[in-house]
Amino acid sequence: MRATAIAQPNIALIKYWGKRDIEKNLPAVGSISITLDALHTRMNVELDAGLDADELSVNGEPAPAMLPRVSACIDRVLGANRDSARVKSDCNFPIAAGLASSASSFAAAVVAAAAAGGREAGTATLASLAGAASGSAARSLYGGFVELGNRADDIVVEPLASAEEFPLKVVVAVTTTASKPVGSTEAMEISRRTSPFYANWVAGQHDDLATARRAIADRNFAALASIAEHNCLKMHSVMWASRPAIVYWNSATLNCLQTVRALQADGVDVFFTIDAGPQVKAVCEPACAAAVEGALAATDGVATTMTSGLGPGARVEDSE
Ligand code: 2P0
Repeated sequence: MRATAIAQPNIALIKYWGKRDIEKNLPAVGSISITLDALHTRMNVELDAGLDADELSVNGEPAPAMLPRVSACIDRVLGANRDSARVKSDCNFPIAAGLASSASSFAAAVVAAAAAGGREAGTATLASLAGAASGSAARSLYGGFVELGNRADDIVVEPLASAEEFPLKVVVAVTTTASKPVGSTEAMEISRRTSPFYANWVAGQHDDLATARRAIADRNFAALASIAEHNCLKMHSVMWASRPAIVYWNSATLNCLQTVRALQADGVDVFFTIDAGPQVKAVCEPACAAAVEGALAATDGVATTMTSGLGPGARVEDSE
């Protein structure tokens, strides 16, 4: 009745921004991501009939604010009549700072809960359950390049290429570890309701997904770079035009973009992407990773950098 799972965060190259069904947490657009290997959330779920209510600790500290979402997630996996759970989560990177901690956390939660409760479920089912908790979490059930489709009345996720088939590196430039001013769930709703660019964003996603899918199938770095940067800036344009405006960037974010542009001008195979936070993720060919990390580490306002390869999907580490 106890299991530990590990999951890696993923970074979207074609972004998820907006929901078409809030109740079921269905995204308004499909997305394509890469799962990382250097960052992780490790989650231990212990079901205990003697416990009055669920308990959650994150990095050794009680985490009451996040508990309701984790409890609801475990309910979806095991049913609401389950025993209470003692949940311990450890994350080796900043939480709620635009580094996709909710993706790795809920991916680890569904895998650990299913293993602890003895529920046999395939990866597709677990991905759908993780996506109901947090849209991006569905993608962390798989490794490498992953597409979250927007086809049926459900969350459908499929791997496009493995980490070995297209082995890119990601340099994360952390500009601040402060929590984001507005969570992405709320921010997406503000965008849907108020951004004059929102409908256009949704309408254009089909073509961006097709372009990225083709670039990944062809292992075409330049084509992937071009569509990923375009899709990222388009998503942030939707946010900036929302009312109130949603601006996750800080001055160091823009400095990092200039660093990436300078590297590109020098012929380095690198592109940027930015999520719901001020960190910049620079995706590059492995041979360029040291140069990219050096340049970003020397950029004004960058606190730390981390380099990661692409990694595997969420999995059970041990259960008893
Ligand atoms: C993504 N983001 O595709 C996009 C890009 C942030 C910017 O998915 O409301 O935490 O829990 O389903 O998954 C962040 O949103 O949102 C996200 P919910 P989630 O990675």
